[in-house]
Amino acid sequence: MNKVTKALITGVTGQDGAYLAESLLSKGYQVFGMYRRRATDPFDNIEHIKNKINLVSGDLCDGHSIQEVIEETNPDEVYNLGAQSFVKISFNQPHLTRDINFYGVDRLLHSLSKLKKEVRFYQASTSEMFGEVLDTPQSESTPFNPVSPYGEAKLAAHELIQEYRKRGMFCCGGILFNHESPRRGLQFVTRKITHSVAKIHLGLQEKLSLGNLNAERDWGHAIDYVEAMWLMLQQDTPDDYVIATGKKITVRDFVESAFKKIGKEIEWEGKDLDEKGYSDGQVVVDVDEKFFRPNEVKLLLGDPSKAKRVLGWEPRASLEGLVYSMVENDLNLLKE
Ligand code: NAP
Ligand code: F7E
Repeated sequence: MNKVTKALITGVTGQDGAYLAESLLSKGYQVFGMYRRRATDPFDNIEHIKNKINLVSGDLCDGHSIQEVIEETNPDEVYNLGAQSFVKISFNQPHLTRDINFYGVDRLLHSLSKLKKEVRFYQASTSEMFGEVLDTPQSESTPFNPVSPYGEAKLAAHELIQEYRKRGMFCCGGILFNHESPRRGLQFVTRKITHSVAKIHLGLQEKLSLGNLNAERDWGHAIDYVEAMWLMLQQDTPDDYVIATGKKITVRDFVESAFKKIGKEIEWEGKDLDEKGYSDGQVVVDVDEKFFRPNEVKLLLGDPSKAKRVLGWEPRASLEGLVYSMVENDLNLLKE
């Protein structure tokens, strides 16, 4: 009889954790999902699969709980998706960000190294590690130059998994570019846009206020990206991979695409903080200084050719399909 593979996912309540749990369950895995205690119910994204996952309580800031989770679950594969993942707040909470995003990885790897078996480890690294880049598109050989506490902590964790790899542990770093979905948190710009556009359509909000409309990102769909995480751990040797679509648009383009879904065309007037987006003579988008960051990554565009060549991975979702599904989902949620 084939042994059932046991996977532990930290950050199971987040966007990627929920999609990865679904995907691993469909592949016949026994899935353990680590969640941290919260005052309110944190299970929105996994309500539909909650009884199929073994939920275990733990916090990446607490080495004792990590040790217990590892001993209790005795996993074959670990996907470390837990993180303080919002770049902007990392400027206000740099210590907490480093504790979760770097020391949390350190605690996990330390506990895993005590297990008397080979464990495969996936680390959620990020394009934010590239930071202020000169080379475009960015690949596995592009130098890192992070400009946020989030990017710095993730880079330290990325270097740590490379150290453990040298010591013989099977560790992979997925350098994932921005990926979105209807399950994306409301603070991130894509979901903020689609949720506001849905509200504007239903007459629940007048306008959407944003920060840097000129930022360029390589946006993919989270469902495609969690498949890449799994593929990395199925290879003969551990390695790092850039996961991206290879296409970029601006925040302004994303706004236009979301409004198109509700039949509105946006005309832009003004510059910088005075820029406004009009539809039928009404201001539906403006710029607010409070949504800018102390330091900004202006452009991120990935080169996923290694992932294609080695993993056979390619993004399937179109950007238009992604935007439309997010607006559609928000319209349905707001109508409930
Ligand atoms: P997300 O939706 O913000 O989910 C983050 C998860 O981490 C949540 O389940 C959160 O729990 C958990 N978490 C936060 N602090 C924790 C702690 N101290 N101990 C244990 N768990 C904790 O993020 P995501 O978009 O799914 O991203 C998954 C991972 O990929 C993150 O590490 C992120 O930094 C990285 N990443 C994301 C992207 C992207 O574009 N989405 C790109 C590159 C890398 P709560 O529900 O309790 O908050
Ligand atoms: O910002 C600009 C903002 O917060 C995208 C995380 O998953 O991807 C994500 O980080 C861009 C930035 O994501 C608003 O300045 C303009 O240039 O959606 P975001 P992010 O910072 O790129 C990376 C790869 C990760 O690893 C992270 O975990 O949009 N922007 N106006 C805005 N951003 C927000 N949030 N809100 C605005 O009003």
